[in-house]
Amino acid sequence: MPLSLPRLPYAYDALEPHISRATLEVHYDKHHRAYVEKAKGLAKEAHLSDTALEQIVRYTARKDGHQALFQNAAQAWNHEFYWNSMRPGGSKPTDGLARRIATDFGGFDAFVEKFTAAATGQFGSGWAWLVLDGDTLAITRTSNADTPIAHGQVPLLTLDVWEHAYYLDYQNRRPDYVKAVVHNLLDWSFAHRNLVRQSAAVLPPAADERPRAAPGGR
Ligand code: MN3
Repeated sequence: MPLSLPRLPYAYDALEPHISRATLEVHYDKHHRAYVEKAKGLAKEAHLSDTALEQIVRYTARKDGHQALFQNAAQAWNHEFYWNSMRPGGSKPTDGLARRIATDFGGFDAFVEKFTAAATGQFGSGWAWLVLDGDTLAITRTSNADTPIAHGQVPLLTLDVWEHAYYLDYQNRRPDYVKAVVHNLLDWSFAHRNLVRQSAAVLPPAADERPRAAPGGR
């Protein structure tokens, strides 16, 4: 399947007042599009045009000499995942996911506190993530283009904390952007679908076989 810019899953103004139409227009139509276009060109040079985006990310993450393709492909993947991590009006975790959040974080409020701290505290450009790491929910953050799918983790939700994600609306006030998204826009049904898909695909690995997060980036 050739690389292409996926449709934005809602209208440009659908996330207002938390994220403006102006931000989504630039973020999706300029930034995300540019990552896809660059990844497409580099994939062609690397004879990977027919490889699925996720496979390109996993492959180039551990292969020398493909740093630019990894960065652009990972950003293309991360941005599609980010759009799907939000929905107009947001939602709350239910059922199995709500129980896992209670078990692994000590409750939804504790999750919000930890996730907000991770997103706010990421130094420079990057991403905050809710992931399934082995069989435990965890909060991680990645720098620049880096992504949990390069580290054997299963992403459930993400938040883009590059300045281009919030500067038009919040200038330097990243904590206000993080709070607005976490409280008003996160799509927990998307997180739930990611968790269910993973649980159906694999049995939980034995404790000593769990994939480990790479310490501090790739
Ligand atoms: Mn971005």
